[in-house]
Amino acid sequence: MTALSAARDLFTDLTGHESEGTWSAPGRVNLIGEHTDYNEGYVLPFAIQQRTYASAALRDDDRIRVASTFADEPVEVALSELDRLFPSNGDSRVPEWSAYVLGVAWALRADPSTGSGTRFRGVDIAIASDVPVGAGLSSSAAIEGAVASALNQLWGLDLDSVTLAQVGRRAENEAVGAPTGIMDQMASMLGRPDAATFLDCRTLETRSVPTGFTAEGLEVLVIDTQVKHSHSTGGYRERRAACEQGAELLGIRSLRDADVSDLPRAAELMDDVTFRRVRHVVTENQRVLDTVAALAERGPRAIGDLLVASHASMRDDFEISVPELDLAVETALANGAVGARMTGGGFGGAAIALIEHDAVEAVSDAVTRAFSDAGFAAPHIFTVRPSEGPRRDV
Ligand code: GAF
Repeated sequence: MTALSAARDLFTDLTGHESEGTWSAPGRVNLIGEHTDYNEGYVLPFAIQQRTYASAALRDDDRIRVASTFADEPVEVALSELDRLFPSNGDSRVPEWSAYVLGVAWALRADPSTGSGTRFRGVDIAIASDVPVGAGLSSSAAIEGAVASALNQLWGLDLDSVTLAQVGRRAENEAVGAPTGIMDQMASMLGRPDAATFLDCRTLETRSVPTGFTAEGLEVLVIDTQVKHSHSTGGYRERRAACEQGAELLGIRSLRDADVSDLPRAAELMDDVTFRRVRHVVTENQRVLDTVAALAERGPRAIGDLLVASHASMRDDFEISVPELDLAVETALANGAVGARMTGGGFGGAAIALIEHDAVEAVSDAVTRAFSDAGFAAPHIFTVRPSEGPRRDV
């Protein structure tokens, strides 16, 4: 059964009637630019074809009820209770999965642009997804994007994509309690077929960057290591704090304001660990700019070394890789990949490899064999392509 049908069926099971509509939003792969978003830097993600679906309909009262195929029980609260539930720094007394949905409803009601005259009626929502959870492909931004799109229409709000992305991020930061940046929500909301989204995370200016993958006979292979991660826990928060400390020591607002010429001074001002965190962000910002230029001037085969350098920086300087991700990257490269790197926040999740169309099977087999030889759990391997952002499916 498709995730679209699963969401529609779940809605009918929940309510006894059909939904008013089904809205969906994609997960994302980040081509390059990791842990740069909350440093007001640059990122280059693209939306993927795997999506989360929200079937929904208004109710006659003020209650919001949400169900999901990955939870046993629906969750129901009054809309007026949301202000009491959130923001709560992650200690929200509702199951975490439902905080992504309820948090979007809360953030939409709280957004200044929704105006005091809006009547927020109760709503039933059923969620299903084919974005793997915990794989670093932003299943959370896909839920937020699908729910934000559904409520935007059902509540007649008419908010634009960037505002909806900001609503999703607020839900994630303040309702779920994960201190993430804006990249994932923007990547999901602004997805375009055959293009990545170059985003300046300070100004929120975006530019669609054609990848040329298909035309050049290339595929992006995702190697989901099955090592699960979460951004509401320690490592992500610690990296973020180290970046803030580095910026403070350099006397700048954020690491966006530093470039490679500042690194010798940074080395003198801070301890070795903080310096290496800073060096990752500063060099990664430059790699994003170089990737955008290389794609435009020389095509996708020219970005391989930048992807490889990005992975090395995350492994050695930012220290967010795990042995499974390193093995996935090394094996893909040893089997002819143009480039490869871990993608997303790290501490598990997925790697991507840019490979020839004809090499999908050989690289997949080689990685699966290498994982088995190393005693790791079997990886989940599939191809992704740059895809469209949110839409109404039914
Ligand atoms: C996660 C976060 F949600 C993003 O905001 C970003 O920081 C990313 O990790 C690392 O680049 O996906």
